[in-house]
Amino acid sequence: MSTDPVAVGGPGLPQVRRLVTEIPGPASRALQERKTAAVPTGIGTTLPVYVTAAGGGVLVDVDGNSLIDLGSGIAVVTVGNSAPRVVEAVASQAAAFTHTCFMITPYAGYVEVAEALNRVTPGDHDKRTVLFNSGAEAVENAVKIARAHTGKDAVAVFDHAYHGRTNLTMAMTAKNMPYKDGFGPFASEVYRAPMSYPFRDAGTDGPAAARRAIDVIEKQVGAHNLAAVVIEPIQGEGGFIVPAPGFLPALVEWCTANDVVFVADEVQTGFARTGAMFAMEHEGVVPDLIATAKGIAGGLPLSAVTGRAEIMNAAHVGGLGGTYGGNPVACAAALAVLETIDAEGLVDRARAIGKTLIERLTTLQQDDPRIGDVRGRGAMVAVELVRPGTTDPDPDLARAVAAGAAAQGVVVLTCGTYGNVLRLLPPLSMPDELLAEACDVLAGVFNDLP
Ligand code: PLZ
Repeated sequence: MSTDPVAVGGPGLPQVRRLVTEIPGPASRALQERKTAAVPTGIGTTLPVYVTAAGGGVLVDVDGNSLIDLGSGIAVVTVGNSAPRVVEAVASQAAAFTHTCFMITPYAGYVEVAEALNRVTPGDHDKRTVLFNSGAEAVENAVKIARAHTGKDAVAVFDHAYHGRTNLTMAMTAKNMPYKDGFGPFASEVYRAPMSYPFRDAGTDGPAAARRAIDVIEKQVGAHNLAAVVIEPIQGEGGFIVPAPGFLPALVEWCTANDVVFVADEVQTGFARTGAMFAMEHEGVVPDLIATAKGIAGGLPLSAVTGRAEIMNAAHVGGLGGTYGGNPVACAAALAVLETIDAEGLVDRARAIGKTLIERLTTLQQDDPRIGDVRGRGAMVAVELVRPGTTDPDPDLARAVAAGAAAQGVVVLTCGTYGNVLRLLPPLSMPDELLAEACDVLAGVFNDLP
């Protein structure tokens, strides 16, 4: 057992970028060697810096380096790492009881989270919520519920989509490497339609892109076979792709007219991230079902499917569940997250962070033809890198920028079907000065790269 003193994270950590070793430092490198000997190669490491504490806008590593976090553990610690309300709620729930299984002997926390999600998700219709552990599990269950409700099998998803790594969600995810290669056969009755991708799709407006997708679905699947359309309002892993205005509303309208359940995968976009509680709100879209996870519980594993009561109630008694779904500690964390978003005005904070990022990055873009596109909503912002004068993806540059930023103590993630997109997802607890400093570092990295 470790004899190290207990580390304390949260917003009280010194909010500074401070490098005391090279990145990764010797203690991190030693741990990475142990990782290689103990953990299979299938689990990759983006940045082998081993964390001991985190909060506000920083990650502190085992070598004592303090790095600026622009990733939030892939859009999870939206309210900040070890956010005070979350820490307190988790500690007191853990002290009371850690598990009973909601399907055996239930508890209030689960019901309270369901009530809260029914309230905060788009639409004021009668809703129900069921809880699970991961985003993939939520998406799988949304499909199960849609199939039970419609009596139909097929599911339509989109180019560049990411929905998870389980068998059904692998089938729904678009990109082969690293998510699917060698892991088939995949679940059947999953069909892929073209996405609206304004940067690579110039001249096709939202309604036209929706007609193109609907045409593929009608001709290749048939509405009478289709249980659900599942879509991320802003695609995450696929490249932070914001569809052209009108694309999502037209899809919903078609689904409603054709008895097809419209499922919003808001696993990455939900809970204030995009400057709205949910990204579908930017276009006034009310999904039939919404899958959420990640930002829902400040880092504890929790996910949910929320939706129209008549659809949600289609599954027979005992048809949905799982041992851990809606674990009491995770539920306590989720209630604390919702309270934090409210009390700290984090929806507005996400907009302010987004404004700063977009301003800084578009300024950078003006003098740098390698920056093909700057896009995003709220604190979910992407920079798509291309070979100058073309839209040809430049994944090497994306890797080099992320590596260059990491070497200077700024954690930046990449994404995209072509791996050429830098994605910025700072925790909303990020202080303004650190955000500005991170932008300065990024500008310097671009400047230094030939
Ligand atoms: N839907 C929109 O973004 C998870 C994946 C990281 P889980 N995205 C991060 C990786 O490489 O595994 C995600 C998502 C959207 C579903 C999921 C799946 O959520 O909690 O990872 O299962």
